[in-house]
Amino acid sequence: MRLLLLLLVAGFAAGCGQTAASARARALDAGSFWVGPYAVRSLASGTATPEGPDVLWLADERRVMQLDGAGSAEEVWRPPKFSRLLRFEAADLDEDGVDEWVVTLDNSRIRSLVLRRADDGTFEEIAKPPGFLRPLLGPDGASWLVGQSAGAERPYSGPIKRWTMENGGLVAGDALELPGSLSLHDIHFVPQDDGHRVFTFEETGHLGERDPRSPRATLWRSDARVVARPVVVEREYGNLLNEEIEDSLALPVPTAVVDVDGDGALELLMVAGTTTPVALLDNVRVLQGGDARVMAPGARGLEERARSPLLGRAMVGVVPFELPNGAHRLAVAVWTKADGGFGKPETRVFLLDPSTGDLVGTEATPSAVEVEEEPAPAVEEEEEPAPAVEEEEEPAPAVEVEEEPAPAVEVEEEPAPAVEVEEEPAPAVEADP
Ligand SMILES: [Ca+2]
Ligand SMILES: [Ca+2]
Repeated sequence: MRLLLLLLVAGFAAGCGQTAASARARALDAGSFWVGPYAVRSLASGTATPEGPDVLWLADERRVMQLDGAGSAEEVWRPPKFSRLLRFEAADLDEDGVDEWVVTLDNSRIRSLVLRRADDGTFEEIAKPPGFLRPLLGPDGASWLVGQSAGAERPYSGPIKRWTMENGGLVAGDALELPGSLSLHDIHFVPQDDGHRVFTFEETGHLGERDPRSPRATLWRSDARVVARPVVVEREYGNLLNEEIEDSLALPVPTAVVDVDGDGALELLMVAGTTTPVALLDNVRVLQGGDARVMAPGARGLEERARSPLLGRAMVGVVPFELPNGAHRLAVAVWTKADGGFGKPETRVFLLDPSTGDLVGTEATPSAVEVEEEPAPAVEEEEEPAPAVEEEEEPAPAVEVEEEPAPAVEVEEEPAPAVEVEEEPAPAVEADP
């Protein structure tokens, strides 16, 4: 609500000369929780210390940054030399109250690490089986770690297996009964009282629901192709014949299965939309279609409950995030600049209302919000120059100087006395008697 007001204010102030788009951009500026010169490709939330507050982790190709509830970030980890970070997720896999990291690296071959934060603040590697790992909410409601091999000829190969942490290492369990066309990034379990449901990102671009007893059978498919795989990583690798192969790996934003609105029922928090390329940087592309969507399991399939208003922006992550004041938000990471030529890239984190999807102002940046709303006093200052008008009336005395030449006229009246001399000849008449 606060941001909507801001947006209206910004639009009003912009007047006729600016477009609505720039007004929206200014509103977004005022509302961003964090901004940094990085091409962030993963966003995760969780706890870094026992009983600790929620933090956000942002990862680009070379680093992981930790962002606190006040919006300040510090770099906390770098991947080993000569490897680049493709994907970052976090989950409490051993239920000790602190999140483990699941980091996927590319070092000519793809490999995921599980990292645990030690008491001294460093990170120790728990294990590194080949291929992909990712955490997800299991069908039983626990945090699961699942793995899948990376193929020589295609990104994913073989069945998806559950891995468990045992004696400081990872042990592979049985393969999940899922169709081979699905990758571990495409499945979502929603546990329920009487079992669980399986939702999928289908290869066709549709959202799907599978029959949990027979996952090859599709129960539902969305009307539109809305599955987004916005982070596309360009990579080179050697195949079985030792040929250099150029390939791309399109990764969906990790879907969180959480009770987003606190009503006791689980929702799926995902990024979904169209997929037109809009941003390119080095060897990673981010595709358009970044809408954060809160999807709720319906009678059949998924129903949209809320959606972010950031249509057309390149969104690379959406996670639940609790602020220090207890407010529940959705945090989203959006590429706002992707120019890799001269300027630096830029990623912003915005906070959304989980019930409506609307952007909300942040307690972390109150000054930015107040500055936009305060321009009213400036009008009063403009009214004060009124006393200057009185000063302009003072030059009046200069006019009196022009009236003085009048006395010169009196000099012309003096010749009159010459008339009296003509009356004297009268006494000459009295001399004749
Ligand atoms: Ca843990
Ligand atoms: Ca809910």
